[in-house]
Amino acid sequence: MSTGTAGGPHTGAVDAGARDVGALRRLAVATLEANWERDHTVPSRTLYPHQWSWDSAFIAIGWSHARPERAWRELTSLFRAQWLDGRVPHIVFNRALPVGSYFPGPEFWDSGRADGAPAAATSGLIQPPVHASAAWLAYRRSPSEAGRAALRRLYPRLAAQQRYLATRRDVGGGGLACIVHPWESGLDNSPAWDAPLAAVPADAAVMRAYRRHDTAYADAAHRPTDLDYARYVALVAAYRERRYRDDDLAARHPFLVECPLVNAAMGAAEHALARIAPLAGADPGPHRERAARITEALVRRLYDPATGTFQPRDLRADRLVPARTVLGLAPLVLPDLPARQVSALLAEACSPRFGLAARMDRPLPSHDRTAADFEPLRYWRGPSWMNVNWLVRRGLLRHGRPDLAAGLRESMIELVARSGCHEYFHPDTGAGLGSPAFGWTAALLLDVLADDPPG
Ligand code: 2M8
Repeated sequence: MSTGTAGGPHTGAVDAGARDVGALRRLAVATLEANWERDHTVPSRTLYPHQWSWDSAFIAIGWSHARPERAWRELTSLFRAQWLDGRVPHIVFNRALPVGSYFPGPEFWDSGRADGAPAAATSGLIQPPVHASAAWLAYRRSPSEAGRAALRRLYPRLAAQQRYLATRRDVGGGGLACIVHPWESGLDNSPAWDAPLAAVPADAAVMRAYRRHDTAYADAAHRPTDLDYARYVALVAAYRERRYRDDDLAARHPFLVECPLVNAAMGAAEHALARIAPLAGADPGPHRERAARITEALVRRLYDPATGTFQPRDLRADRLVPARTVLGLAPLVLPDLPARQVSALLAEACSPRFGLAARMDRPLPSHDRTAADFEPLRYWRGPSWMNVNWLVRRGLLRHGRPDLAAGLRESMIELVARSGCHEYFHPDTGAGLGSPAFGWTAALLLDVLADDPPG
């Protein structure tokens, strides 16, 4: 497999037999340093050389353990590209890079023609709003006057991000935000999107007109197919044609789905904003109320008592998507998730589908291991990812399961100790896949090594 490399010794794994926490920390910090670019950290020098939204949030948590001022620069640069309507774009392009450094690049998105777009070239999509939670964690990890000032400046922007999602994206009218593209979920290629995506008309042959960048740096057999990409491109084109306006999504847009992870992140963000608000001289009360409403809406609209897990709601087909993916476990991050759903999700996580245990030798996969369409090598269709495991681990700590959280932590550290800071990992062997020097893997490793209590 040709994965490309950022070069340097930091891409190497640490001998797992004699695990050396200092060496692991150095590996993680060196990976972040190598990916640092002026005011942000790229997820990967080769595959993803621009700034990505939820990557920056996870990476800021990592920086708070190593160079806290960078955590604030990371989040500040991302929010500088926030749109007037409050949306935080999923990619902020670095214009200094040559054309063709990533597909689809800034010329394809053409954000400059949209009302309220920032001066920077960006995409028009969102990603899971994990930023308020990340900002709070970064501050709590490393409180300082500079951090407090950055948090105060970020607060109105974080609140605007929530408002955008809660209003313009509540297409279903039930109190949840919908996504208009699988890329908005962050779990781009998850089997959760197969059914709603199948309804999007597209022809793989359109990809002959474009040059994919991903398959030059990662094994094509691990990436989405050309037909998937044709659909991704068709969805962006449909949204771009309306200049990324949300007012007529229900009437025209072919992909409208309520995602459990995006909405769980949105609820957790309100809890974090309730903690941040007093530092910014604001009232935490409305955040707590909104958090409670989001949790209630999630349970009402996305929890399926028959399966005991959360599933995305396809608004076009008006039904829950049948695939049981790791997305369903994301609501564990909500501190106010009712006990019934907490125990159902624990049962789901500990089932052979995901294999969570107090002693486990491999972290959670991204998809149900027992499903016919489980693919251990194709991204988001089976492999293990640090960020999803990190989110579930935080949920386990929140809901009083330090035993299970410890099992997950061990398996996450072991993964990087054996294989290095890869983008994702084979869910059985732990072999590193995708980019070998990946930002959020390094960042979240630093966080689990520090083992702070949830807050
Ligand atoms: C992947 O997504 C991008 C599109 O946004 C891609 O495949 O080109 C996903 O894993 C996403 O969650 C992540 O934010 C991004 C950058 O790491 O890569």
